[in-house]
Amino acid sequence: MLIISHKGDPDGVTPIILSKLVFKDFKYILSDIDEVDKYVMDNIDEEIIVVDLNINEETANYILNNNKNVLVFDHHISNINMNKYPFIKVVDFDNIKQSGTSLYYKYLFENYYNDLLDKNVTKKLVEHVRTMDTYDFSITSKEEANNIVVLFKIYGRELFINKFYDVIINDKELYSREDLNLIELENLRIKRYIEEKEIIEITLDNKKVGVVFAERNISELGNYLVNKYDYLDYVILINVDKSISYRGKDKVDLSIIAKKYHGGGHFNASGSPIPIDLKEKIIKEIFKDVVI
Ligand SMILES: [Mn+2]
Repeated sequence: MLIISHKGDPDGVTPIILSKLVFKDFKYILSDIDEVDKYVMDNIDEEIIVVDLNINEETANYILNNNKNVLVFDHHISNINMNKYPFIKVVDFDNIKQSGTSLYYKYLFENYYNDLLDKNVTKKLVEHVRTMDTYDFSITSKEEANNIVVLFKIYGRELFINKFYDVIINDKELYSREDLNLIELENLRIKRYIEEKEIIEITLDNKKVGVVFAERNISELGNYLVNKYDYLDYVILINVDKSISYRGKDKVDLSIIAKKYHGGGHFNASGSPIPIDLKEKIIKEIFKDVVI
């Protein structure tokens, strides 16, 4: 048995914890979106479950034509056409908004029921992960569910898995006293960080734009700046190592702006890649005699 799930967030990593509650013997791979097909084809003779990710049509047709044992649980609406394959379930909404973790939990509960899955703390974990992945705050408040995201950032993938497996197995509270202290400290650290960021105001395409350099907490920082500097048309956050993010509040279609710079996204939140030679240009600008 091989579980392939998304490495990026709690919704992709929690399925590994749930698998540990059910299966004695399994391997897992935490994967990026573009690596799934390779991992599936490399292990195609095994029993494979893919969660919070999807495969492409070529892989799906191979599985179909060769009767391979693969199951996919996905909730990304852009993959909804993959439901034509009997072994792929893409469910965005089913009584409530669904996430990868909540869909997989439902599958395990119905097919591999045990007392560990039925524990309140397991259900609470799944619910907090679902809440933060779908932004559906109808059952649990953002303030409460956000703890899971903060702890994921603090612990990292492997420690996160071990920690919450231990919580479930040993009947502990979902969040310990120490966790809540850590979360409070981390939230203060983020608050201090975003409040101290210096914004540079520029004019771009006749719009008033604020620019900051930032390499972490991009969504919190973007949200804060857009509200604080509400006279600006939008804000650009540059992570020199990674990408450029655009954040706004209903004034400018940022998906168009990002597209102009080879990216894309949504109206109020979009992104584009960092130009390949940017770092070299910066180094050469500072150190005039440099040879790279
Ligand atoms: Mn997800």
